Amino acid sequence: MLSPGRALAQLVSRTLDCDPSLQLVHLNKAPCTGVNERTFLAIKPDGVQRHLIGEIIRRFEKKGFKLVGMKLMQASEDLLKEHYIALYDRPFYSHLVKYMSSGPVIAMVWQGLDVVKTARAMIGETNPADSRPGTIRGDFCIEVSKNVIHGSDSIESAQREISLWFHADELMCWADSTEHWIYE
Ligand code: DAT
Ligand code: MG
Repeated sequence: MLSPGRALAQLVSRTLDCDPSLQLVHLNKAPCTGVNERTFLAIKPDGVQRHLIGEIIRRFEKKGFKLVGMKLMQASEDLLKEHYIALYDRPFYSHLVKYMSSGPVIAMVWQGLDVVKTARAMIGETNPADSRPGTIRGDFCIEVSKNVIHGSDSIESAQREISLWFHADELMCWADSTEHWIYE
């Protein structure tokens, strides 16, 4: 039997957890932070072709993060131009957009404490040659232009990218029964 305080805490936590609408929560309109922080990850066309989907998902799942959105899709050039808009003046921009739209990708939203920063650490550096063994790019790829996975680089980028790739109703709300073994 839960104490009233604990029951209320669980209810609040579920309410916060279960608002998929662009990172806003019902109660106080605060951004999703703490255990409700979200990031956007995408397994790129080379990662899909090289059968790395299971391996990559396994790492985030085993870490303890919660998968709240996922789809296999072929992204349009328009979507990718927008996604990579900050790089539009870089010489590799059009090649990047073409490569990313060349085949299916796995678009995902993962949730958890410090998930943006931790996912970037798990992914490794932009150039696989600079990525340590044990990271995804350190273990599974060689060239910067085929680096198998995307991860948002900040909470603000994550919010922008999640709203670009997902409709609010594509993000799932679910109670993870292991959560009390992962968080205090
Ligand atoms: P990251 O994906 O680590 O956030 P980024 O945002 O700087 O890196 O660049 C986006 C992607 O663009 C990157 O994953 C691979 C490609 N890219 C970056 N620098 C490149 C380069 N010098 N030559 C070719 N592709 C590059
Ligand atoms: Mg980036």
